[in-house]
Amino acid sequence: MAFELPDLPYPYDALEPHIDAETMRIHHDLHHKAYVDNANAALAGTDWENQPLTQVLTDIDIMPEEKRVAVRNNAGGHANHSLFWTIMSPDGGGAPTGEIAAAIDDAFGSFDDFRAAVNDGGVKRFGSGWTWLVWDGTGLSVYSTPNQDSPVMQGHVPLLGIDVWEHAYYLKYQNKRPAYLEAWWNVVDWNAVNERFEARGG
Ligand code: MN3
Repeated sequence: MAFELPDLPYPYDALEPHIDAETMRIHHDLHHKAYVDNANAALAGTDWENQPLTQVLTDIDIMPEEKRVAVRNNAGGHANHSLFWTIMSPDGGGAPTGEIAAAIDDAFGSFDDFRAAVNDGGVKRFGSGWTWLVWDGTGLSVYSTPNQDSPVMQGHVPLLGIDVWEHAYYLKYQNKRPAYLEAWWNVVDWNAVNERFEARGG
């Protein structure tokens, strides 16, 4: 079954004023859709065309060489954006809740230290990429990835990820990526992040 573009779980303007409606429309309807379409085109006719997204992402190194770049970029982009929409909410923001709150304090010292680490990863990512909170199999970890690389590609479970491609923020924030990252925490959906943490497995 080919991948499909998931609906946004809220209207385009739901995350205003932190993320503007026009950015959300272009980001979801055009950018994410392109990742879906290009991933499907790259996988068509291969052994992976009906495989789950997680399997596709973990098998890139054993795919035909001429498929790897397109799958990495586009299946990665589909995975990352599918997560991104669901960990934001118009009712978001504030401090973490649930089990993830204590886990963040244990791993990073405090919520403020954790948030600073995530923002630092995003600010220092040169060019395009993502900054992440992941479950790495033994604990929580913060790092950034280039392009559309997904933590799933290295066997990690992404819990929270912030898109730092310019298409995610340029209309409202122009070159001020740090301001976008600061504002992003007003829309983080801790219920969704905590649900991912509780379901992390391993
Ligand atoms: Mn994006």
